[in-house]
Amino acid sequence: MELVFATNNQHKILEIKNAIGDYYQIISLSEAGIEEEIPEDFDTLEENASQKAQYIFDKYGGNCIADDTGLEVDALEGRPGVFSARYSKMGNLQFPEMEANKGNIKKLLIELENREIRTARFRTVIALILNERKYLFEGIIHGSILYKASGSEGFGYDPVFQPTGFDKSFAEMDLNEKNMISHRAIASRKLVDFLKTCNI
Ligand code: ITT
Repeated sequence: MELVFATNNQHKILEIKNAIGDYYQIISLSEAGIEEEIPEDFDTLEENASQKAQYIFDKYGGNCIADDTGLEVDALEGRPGVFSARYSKMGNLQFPEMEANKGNIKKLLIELENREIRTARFRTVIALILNERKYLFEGIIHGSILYKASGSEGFGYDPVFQPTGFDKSFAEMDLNEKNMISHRAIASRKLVDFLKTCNI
């Protein structure tokens, strides 16, 4: 079965293809000939993932998935959470001139300066639209925020996130290693299990 993945993030496409590409054919937006920003206007991951999948379904039809992800940091009462992508462009401390990922990491490290409690989690919600019905799958991984960025694999906050039980950041892991344990891989496995129970 083909699933259009409603994202403009090439790293997510690689991770999802690596996680479930053996079972289902993942079509990126560019492969589907779609080139536009997908709105994400809500303040929960669930609503944003749903909105992204619904937007592509309404315009183009077909079964599709979308993922919304947030980094939830305990010392920041769960921030940046659903605002993880826009974090460095919001609030009192902003880095509008910096590339978003770099600005986000810089702001996070400043906000956690002198903080000993650095626990955090990545949470992903994947929305699936299958035969016009919507389903949600959640994946969570716990870890902590490092004192400085380390590694060049992955994307986003990966250089400062160290999963619990490991001595390296996500950005020091290759795609296969990250995909053994990541939030996105956990949600993806739930998606595959669900589709299998539907005999798809
Ligand atoms: P789409 O909305 O097009 O899917 P996006 O990059 O905007 O792509 P999100 O809104 O889900 O994706 O991402 C929120 C932020 O969290 C953004 O800054 C990402 O770089 C970051 N992020 C998402 N997944 C991540 C992961 O697995 N590792 C590190 N950072 C991640």
